[in-house]
Amino acid sequence: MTKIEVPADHPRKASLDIREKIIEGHEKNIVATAGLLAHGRGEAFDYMIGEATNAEAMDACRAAVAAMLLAKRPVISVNGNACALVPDELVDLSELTNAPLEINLFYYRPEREDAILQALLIAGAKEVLGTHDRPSETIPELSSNRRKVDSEGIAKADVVLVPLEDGDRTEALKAIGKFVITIDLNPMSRTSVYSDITIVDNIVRAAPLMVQYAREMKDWPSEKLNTLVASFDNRKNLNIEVSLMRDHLSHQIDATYKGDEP
Ligand code: PTJ
Repeated sequence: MTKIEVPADHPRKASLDIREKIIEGHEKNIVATAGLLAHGRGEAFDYMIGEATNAEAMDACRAAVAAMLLAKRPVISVNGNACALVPDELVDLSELTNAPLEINLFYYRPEREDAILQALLIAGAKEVLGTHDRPSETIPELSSNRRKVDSEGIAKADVVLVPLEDGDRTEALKAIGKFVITIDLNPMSRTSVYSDITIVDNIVRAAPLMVQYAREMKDWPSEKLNTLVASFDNRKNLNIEVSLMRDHLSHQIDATYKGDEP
């Protein structure tokens, strides 16, 4: 399929460009077919939030980076959608926080694992965990493909970043004592609610912001990082995100009729 060049003045250019990245990722075997649908759900929530990073998402990003910098063994779990959208940022964040990248797929196929591995290596990753040739263990609480984890990665991790995750796995990771961070545009998903820190934002905006914060915060004393994590209240943050979506939506139609900015 030929890549569509979205005209620079198209009002929905940013959203359509992201869509093209996902389609391209699907053609390269990086994104699962179900990943296209998952992306559509994300787009709908992004629309509701105004397609911008709000102050609550920034707070969550800061707390997430602080938790990763404080962790003894942080790990970044990588699936097809995350890899297609932000491979460079995943590699940068991994280096800045000393968190290895681990491929962990819901819709596992060997060719997908290879495609994701290649994309991460091209983005500059020096080491990638979770591949079939590596030692692995299973999470007993889980029945999906994602139960298999790298023995040196998620199995031993204390803090796991799981962007765009399904609820069962998040619940299972919590059940085995992990501190879970997610990026999920749906503040009502089970993943958002079970996680310790949920960043309600599009991964295309949140990942570069996390990289920026990691650069700024990497030499901070642990007391300062601890304060950020301890003062973060996930439940409160999610409730604010839902009310921001409600407010945003309730102004949309009138603003369009009046020609005002919402
Ligand atoms: O690559 P695989 O095989 O591991 O599969 C990956 C998907 C995403 C298909 C799999 O994890 C899945 O089915 O996930 P869910 O259960 O659909 O959850 C994905 C969540 O991510 C949903 O709550 C979406 O709203 C959200 N989401 C989708 N796109 C984005 C997003 N959140 C942030 N940024 C996005 N771009």
